[in-house]
Amino acid sequence: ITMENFLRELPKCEHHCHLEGTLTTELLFKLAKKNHIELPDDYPKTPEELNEKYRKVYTDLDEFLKYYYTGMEVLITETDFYQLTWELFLKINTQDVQHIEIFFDPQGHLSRNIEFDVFMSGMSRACEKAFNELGISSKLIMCFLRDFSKEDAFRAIELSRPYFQNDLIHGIGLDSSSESEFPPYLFRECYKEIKKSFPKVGLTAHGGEELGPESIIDCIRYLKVTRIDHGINAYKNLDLLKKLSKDKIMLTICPISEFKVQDITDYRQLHLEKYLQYNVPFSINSDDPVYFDGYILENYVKIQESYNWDMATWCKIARNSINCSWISDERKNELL
Ligand code: ES4
Ligand code: ZN
Repeated sequence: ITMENFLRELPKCEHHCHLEGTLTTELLFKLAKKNHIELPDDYPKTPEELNEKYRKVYTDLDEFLKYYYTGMEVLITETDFYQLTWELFLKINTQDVQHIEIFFDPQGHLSRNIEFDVFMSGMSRACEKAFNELGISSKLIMCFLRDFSKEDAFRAIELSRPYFQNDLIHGIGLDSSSESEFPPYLFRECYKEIKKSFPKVGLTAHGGEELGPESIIDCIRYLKVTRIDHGINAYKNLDLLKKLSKDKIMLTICPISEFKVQDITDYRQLHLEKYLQYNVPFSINSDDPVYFDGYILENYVKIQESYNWDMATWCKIARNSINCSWISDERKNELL
């Protein structure tokens, strides 16, 4: 058995995948046409040309986000969101993903006057079909946009309440834009409100992606997160590693994303062996698979090319990623 086949067949869980980052260039142009959305003048004219752009390294997070937000504009109807989500499930089904926790950005849609029920209904419909027909379980995680105000986040919270109540949203996250300009502290009341209203929700936040360990510590301190998205600078602080290990706070690392938007030029700079050594749970994820030109399996393969781990190590990573998923013990037992 080749290592690539082994990694493909390994039952995988994904915890860091932005739905809007899974919009294929084919679907983008198709929806732009259907919905009469005018793309910027200097924008690529064909899916192939746009794929070409996506294949390169971005100068920084903002350059990537510019493409991400332009792409998002073509998503208008319930069916658009359904199709986007369903195509993601079909794709990850070919990579033996058993469970996925999907981020989405309500404020990115509300700000374009798309109603909450339009995207929720389309996404949920695809999630249900995926479970019934493909056996893939999923959870939806609503993210706040760092570069929008706390008040705007609270508007999203009010609109989201019925969906938390009906178990259609399972967690909250924090994404977009610069960590230094918009630190976690700004969103502490949003997290507190959600946790108070819905005690079972999962809490996570993007942190320690561009900033150091202090930013991760602040996410834990102010937002009470039980997971950190990226968190790639955690290895620099041994006390933090011990805390992450003790409290089973998982890092959702996205190798190709770190390579394409952060300053990583070699996957060994992620220091993953440190996390294994200190028993810090981490999972390997795609982040924005279309924009970074790699789904979860391609991310696993990149890591294997650099770390050359044995099967036992990969099984341990797969087991951790099941155990740290926001799923019932019953579902965990099915996957373990
Ligand atoms: C994102 Cl790579 C990344 N960082 C921050 N926010 C995001 N939203 C989608 N992808
Ligand atoms: Zn992300």
